[in-house]
Amino acid sequence: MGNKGWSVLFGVTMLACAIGFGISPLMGWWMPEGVSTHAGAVDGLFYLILVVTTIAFVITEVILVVFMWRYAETPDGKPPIAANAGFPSFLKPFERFLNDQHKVELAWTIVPSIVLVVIVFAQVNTWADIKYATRNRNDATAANKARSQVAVSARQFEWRMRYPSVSRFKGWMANPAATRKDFESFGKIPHFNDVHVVNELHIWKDHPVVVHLTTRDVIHSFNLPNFRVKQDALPGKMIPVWFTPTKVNCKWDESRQRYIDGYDPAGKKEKDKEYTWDIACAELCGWGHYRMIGRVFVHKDQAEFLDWLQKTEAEGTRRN
Ligand SMILES: [Cu+2]
Repeated sequence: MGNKGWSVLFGVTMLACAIGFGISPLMGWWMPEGVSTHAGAVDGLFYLILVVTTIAFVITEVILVVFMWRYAETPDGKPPIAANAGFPSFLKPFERFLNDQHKVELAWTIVPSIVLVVIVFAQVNTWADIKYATRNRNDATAANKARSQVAVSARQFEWRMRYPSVSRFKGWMANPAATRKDFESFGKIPHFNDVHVVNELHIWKDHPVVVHLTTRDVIHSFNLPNFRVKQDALPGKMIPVWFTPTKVNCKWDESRQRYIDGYDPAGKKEKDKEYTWDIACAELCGWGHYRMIGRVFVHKDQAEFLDWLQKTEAEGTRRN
């Protein structure tokens, strides 16, 4: 065996990693189901890159292990193969190419470049949809009556949500043109009668929402894994984040007198883990980073959202 043991160790470790990776979706260790309109596109890009990196990973690791095995020093310290042995048989067909350093370097420069260019073009539209302000379909001029906006302010260690009052919200809907200035000022200018909630983001299905993201202290990252949303919150900046939820996960609970999440409209379970959608902080922001968890409540329609807003407004500031 001798020094060949290293190649075995490397080979077994890489194989174990690959198998572990391969079976993880079967064990449920995978991304949760996407519940926003752009989730499919984001996942598609993820899988594209996964396929490319898997191919590169397998090729490079196999070559590495084969070479470690073949060219390991023998136990008596002699080189494994005579200096003039030439190319091993399995590389013979590529001998001329591999002997030409210039061509080899061209190949390992051009091939990755092509792959990168393909990824660049593949992602451009998805990135624009998620990040370009011109693709934000939530402006006050649109005829779509999209009036869902929330100011989210991160702090150590919670998410503070600010919603418009019910009357203001209804004013935006009733007269978009006249209230446009007020609508657009919502993120920047808090009102005395805004509705404040901690760690609960309430939106409704099939409707774009804009989150005006700020932080009161350090950098946090607003991460909604189920919606494939992640955006850093930077001190001194207000960053808009928008997405459109495609599934409902909450309902009114008569006995508790409040809306509860983790609810699958088609299911029977009282609390369904797959329908519990976290707001996580994806930036290590201090000792309490781990407990900086909020929840997303997707109501079935605007009327139900308004009902929640109404109840919450009446109740005053409510905490989780
Ligand atoms: Cu944080």
